[in-house]
Formats: sequence, structure tokens, C-alpha cells
Amino acid sequence: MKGKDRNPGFATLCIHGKKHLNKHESGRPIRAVSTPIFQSSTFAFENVAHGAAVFRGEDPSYVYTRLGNPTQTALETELAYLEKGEAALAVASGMAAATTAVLTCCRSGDHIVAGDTLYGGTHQLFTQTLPRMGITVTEVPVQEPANVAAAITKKTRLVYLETPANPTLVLSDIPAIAEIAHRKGIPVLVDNTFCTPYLQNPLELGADIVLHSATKYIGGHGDTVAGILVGKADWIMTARMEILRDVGGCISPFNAWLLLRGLKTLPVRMDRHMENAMEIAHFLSYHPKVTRVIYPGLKTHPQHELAKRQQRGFGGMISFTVQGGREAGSTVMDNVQLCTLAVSLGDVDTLIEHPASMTHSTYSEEELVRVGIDPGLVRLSVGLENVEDIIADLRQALALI
Ligand code: LCS
Repeated sequence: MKGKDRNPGFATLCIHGKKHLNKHESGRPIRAVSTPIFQSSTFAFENVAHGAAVFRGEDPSYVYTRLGNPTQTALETELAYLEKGEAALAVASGMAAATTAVLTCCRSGDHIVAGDTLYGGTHQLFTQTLPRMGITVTEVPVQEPANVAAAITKKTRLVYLETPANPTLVLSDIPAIAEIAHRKGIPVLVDNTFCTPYLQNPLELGADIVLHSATKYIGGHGDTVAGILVGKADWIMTARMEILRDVGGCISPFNAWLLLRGLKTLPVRMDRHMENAMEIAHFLSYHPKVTRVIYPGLKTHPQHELAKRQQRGFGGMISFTVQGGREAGSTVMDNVQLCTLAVSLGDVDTLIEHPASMTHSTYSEEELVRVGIDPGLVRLSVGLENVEDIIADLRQALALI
């Protein structure tokens, strides 16, 4: 960046970041404004000795796209920078990121303490797949940090938080929980998918690892599935060279490029997601057929003060319930015309879905009740359409119940 005395703002960093890949080996400058896509699975060695040195870890040259690729590196450098971490690892999906992180921290016999409200896929990983490998998980209500302290055992190797959580929008107090975990030498991972680095930097708040389903706001356009981990350089190196190498969930160069493109507009999109969400949250709050609105930006959110302290904004996700419960909620979701009935979130399009039967169908009926996912809960990922149009659509669908 020119102008040495200025610290560039977040939007500037998203667009300019660090310049990469801009000199051809001939020495001819490239200076491509958009980062090139290195659509290559493999990279040539100069000779056998060079290849051997690379495999011994003595030469940083690229080898093979499962282990790294220049377009992937550009994305990782940018994300590490925005999350204020030392290094990052981009992988095939948010779930690949979760699996890679857990397997980097834990082996058979180890234990994880996690929030009790998580994306349904993460809950499934924790309650079905990891136990098959001898890794056990205790899920606790993280609104109360003391619950994390009480669940830690001698075998605990990771505290895993999602804040705000999907779909209840329950927050974890990151500094308080990090202090508890660090007293026992346990690292804390924060799934920062809902906030993105624009609204929250967990590493600055005391966490050790950040995870993103980059499928969501980072990509932003509903066209890419990807995941990111950010953390200390040596931890990321282990995740890459031990787990990603063996488990194989690498990101494609094209998807890495789509995320680099998405990142350029991240703060502009987030501002509009939030502006629209606040207006819709108010509309729903005053609607006679709506019984509960959950949005961290509302004073009625039980952790509104924590959201103000820990986040730089309240995000674009709203959950709500309507009179008549599950059946009436289905009527709303079946009758929206502009909003799309679909899972995923963080897209430019407004998406509406039913957690109990869709994203969180991996929770049993009892678990849903225990963690506060009401069977009638409707989840709205507020998009970037004109807010009057989204409100008009919700109004006409709510009129049918
Ligand atoms: N973390 C959070 C908070 C998520 O919401 C999701 C996916 C993941 C991790 C996993 O990421 P993926 O592998 O899908 O990139 N959440 C979804 C949702 O709410 N609807 O569809 C997927």
C-alpha cells in the first residue's frame, strides 16, 4: 500500500489485500488486477534433487494442488490477514474445515467440549462420526461459560464454539470461555461463519483457531462450497501436511478464485445484509402473527449487550416463530414468492428454511427442545434485494396463516 503512515480500512484490504503472483518467471511483470487462476493439478520440479528437497520440506516450491496451489495461497494469505492470524488453510467445504481442525487437535480417546447449538452437520459429525473414531464430544449451553468449565475433563483437547450459533443466534462470550480453556491449556476454535471477519475477529478476542464455511458470506453469491481455517502458522502447517494431505478435502483453484472475488465486496454486502435484517427484524417484531423474533440487534435478544461488545454489527440472520407453530411456519415458507425456500445462507438472495426438518434434522426431537430450536422456528438469511420487496413478500405470506 502506498502512504506508509496510513492503516488501510477493511474494505480497502478486501480489495487490495496483498498483491500476489504478479511476476512471470521470465521477469515480465503481469500485474493482473484479478488474481489469476492456476488451474493446474501438479507443478514441475527442476530436477530430481529439487523434487527431493521439496519433499523433505527444505524448498517451498509447489508440488501438487491437494497440498497447495498459488490461487489457494492468495486466498489463504488474504483470509489470514483479514482474521489477524498468522496463516490460513482453505479446504473443500466448511465441514472439511471442521473435520480437519478436529483431527489436527484430537486423536482416539480425546474429548471436545462444544456449544449445544451448532450447524446440524457439525452436530452430526460430533455425535455420530467422531464417536466412531473414539473422539467424544460434550455439547453444553455456552451462554453460561461456567458450563464449559464444568464439562472439561483431563482428555479435553478442544473447545468448539459457533457464535452466533445456527439457527438460535445464541452467542458465546469468547474472551470468558478462552480464559477458562486456556487455564487448562486447551485451544478454542470459533466458527465465525455468521459474522465474517468484518464483524468479529475471534483471534483478537482470545480464540486460537477460526473456522469459516466460506460457502456463505465470504463467497456471498451462492455459487461455491468451501471452508477456511485460520490460526498459528505451525498449527496450520500440521493441519495441511498431516490431515489435509491424508484426508484430501482440498479446495479447487477455481473455487479459491470465486472466494477471492467474493471477498472484494464482503464489507459492502455485509452492511446491506445488516441494514435489511434490522428493518425486517423490526417489521416482524411488530407483526401480530409473529410470536418471537431472534436477532442479536434487537434489545429483546438476551445477549444484545454481549453482541454489542464482541461484534461490530449484528449480521444478516434472523430466526422467528409464528402463531400456530410448525404448521403455520410451513404455510409462510410454502407461500413466499421472492424469498427462496432453500438451505445455505449468506447469499445475495434471501433464503428461508425450516431448521427442525432441514439444516437441523440431525437433532432428535428432544435435543431440538433442549437447545431451544423450536419446532416452529423459521430461519431467514436476509439477502440484498430491496428491503421493501422482502417485507412485502413476508407480509403476504404471513397473511395466509
Ligand atoms: N458452520 C456453519 C455455521 C454452517 O452454517 C455450516 C453450513 C457449516 C459450518 C458447514 O459448511 P459447509 O460444509 O456447508 O460449507 N450451514 C448450512 C446451512 O445452514 N444450510 O446449509 C448449510
